Amino acid sequence: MQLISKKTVIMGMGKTGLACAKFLHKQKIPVIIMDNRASPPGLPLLQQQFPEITSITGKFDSELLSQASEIIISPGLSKQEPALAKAKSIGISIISEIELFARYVKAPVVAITGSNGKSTVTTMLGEMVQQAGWKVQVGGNLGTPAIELLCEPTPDIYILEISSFQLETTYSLNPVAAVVLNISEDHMDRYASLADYIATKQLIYQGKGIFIINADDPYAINIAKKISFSLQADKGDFRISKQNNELYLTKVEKNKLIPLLPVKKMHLQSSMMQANTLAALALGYAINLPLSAMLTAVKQFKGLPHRCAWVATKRGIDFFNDSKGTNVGATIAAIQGIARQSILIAGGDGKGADFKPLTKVVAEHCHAVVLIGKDAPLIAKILSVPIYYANSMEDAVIKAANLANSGEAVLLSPACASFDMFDNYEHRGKVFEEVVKQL
Ligand code: UMA
Ligand code: ADP
Repeated sequence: MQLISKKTVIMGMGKTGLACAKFLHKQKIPVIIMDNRASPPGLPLLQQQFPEITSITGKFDSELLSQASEIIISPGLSKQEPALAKAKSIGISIISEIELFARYVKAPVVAITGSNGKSTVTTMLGEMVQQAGWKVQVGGNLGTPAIELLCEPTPDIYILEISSFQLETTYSLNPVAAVVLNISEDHMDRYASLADYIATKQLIYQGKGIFIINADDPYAINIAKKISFSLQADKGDFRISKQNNELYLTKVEKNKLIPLLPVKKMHLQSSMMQANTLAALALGYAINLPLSAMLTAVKQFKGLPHRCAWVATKRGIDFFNDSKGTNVGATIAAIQGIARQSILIAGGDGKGADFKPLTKVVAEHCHAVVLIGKDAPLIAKILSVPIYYANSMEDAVIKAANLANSGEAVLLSPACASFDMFDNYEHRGKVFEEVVKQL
C-alpha cells in the first residue's frame, strides 16, 4: 500500500487498538489500523463507527509499518513481533497505549503492577479515593483502556492497573505513586527469562513519584523515596502487627506502631488480602488520602468476582471460584487462603510456567486434583496426590464434588490462562458457577 503522508499505525484491533483509533481520530491524527487475525474482535465496531479509517486484517504489512510516523502496539503483541523488524531497524518509534495516554494526561496518575493482586488493589484504591470525595477514573489492564478514560471529564486522579505487556513500550508515564505488588513467574511464553519479566515489571518505577515496595518480596528493588509494606511484624511502613492477641493493619510512624484496623473487620481476611490492603493503604498515603476515608473503604470492600469468590455450599461442601488465578503464585495464594482440605480444579494454558512450586502446597491442602485443558499432563507430572482428568468444566465440577467430603471445599484456581477452552477467565468462572448452581 502507498502512503500519501506518514501516518500513525495501530497494531491490534482488540479493546486497546479500537480505543487508540477512536482517541486519535478525535484528535484529527490520521491513523491506519492492522491486525494479523482475519476477523479481529474490534473490526465490526471500527467499520461501523469509523468507516473512513483504513483497516488491514489477516496480516501485518511490514512495508507499511516501515513507512509509519509511529507505531502503537497492543499489549497482546510483543515488540519482538517479526513484522516490526524493518520498522525497528530504521528507528521508527514503537509505543504502548499507556505511553500515548502519558502524552495527553492532565491529572496525576497512580500506577499498579505485579504478578497478582493488581485488579484488587486498583479497585480498592479507586474506592478509597471516591470515599475521600475526590473525582477518580480507574482502568488500564483492569478492563477500560487508559486512553478511553481521557475521553471523560478530567478527574482529580487516575488509578491505572498496568501489565508487563504494557510496560514494555511505556517511557514517560511519571506516576505520582507506583507499586510492584509482588513477583511470581508468569507469561514465560513471552519473556526470555524470569529476570527479563521482573525487569519489565520494574519499569513502572519511572519518573519522580513515590515508589511503594513489598518488603516481603525477594525481587523487590531497593530504591530511594519509598514506602514499604509487609505481612511481618518487624518490617514495613505499613505492616501487620499483633495487639492484645489480635491482628491489626498497622502504620509505623517514627518507629511507633499505630494500629489502624483489626484484620477481622475486613470482609476477606486471607494473607493475600492483608497484603493487598496494606499496598492500597501505602499508595493512598503516598497521594495524601485521609486515613479515615481509606479505612472506611477497606471495611466496605467485598472483593472482586472470580478471585477466590464463594459461590455456594452444596452437601456441606463450599465451592470457590478463583478463575482469575491464572499463574502458579495466584493458585498457591488461593489454596492457602481457603486454608482447609480442598479438591482443586486446575489446568488450561500454562504459558510456559514451571508448575513445581504447586507440589508441596497441594499435598498439604488437597487430597485430590481434577485437571482440565491443554497443560493438564504437565501439571499431573508434578503432583503427588491422586489426579482425575475432566474434558469439560461440567465434568470437572461433578468429579470434584464427588471427591470432596462435607466440610471441605472445591476450589477452581487453574494456575493457567483459559484461552484453550474458554473466551477468557470470566467465561471460565461463569461456566463453573453455572454448573455448581445446578448440582
Ligand atoms: N492478537 C493477535 N493479533 C493482533 C492483535 C492481538 O493475534 O494483531 C491477539 C493477542 O496475541 C492476544 C489477543 O489478541 O491474545 C488480545 O490482544 P490485544 O492486545 O488486542 O488485547 P485487548 O483486547 O486490547 O486487551 C488488552 C489486554 N489484553 C492483553 O494484554 C492480552 C487486557 O488485559 C486489558 O484489559 C485491555 O487491553 C485494556 O487495557 C487482559 C489480560 O489478559 C485482561 N491481560 C494480561 C494479564 O492480566 O495477565 C496481561
Ligand atoms: P491481577 O489483576 O494481578 O491478575 P487480581 O486482583 O485479579 O490480580 O487477582 C488475581 C488472582 O491472584 C486471584 O485469583 C487471587 O487468587 C490471586 N491474588 C490476589 N492477590 C494476591 C496476592 N497479593 N498474592 C498472591 N496472589 C494474589
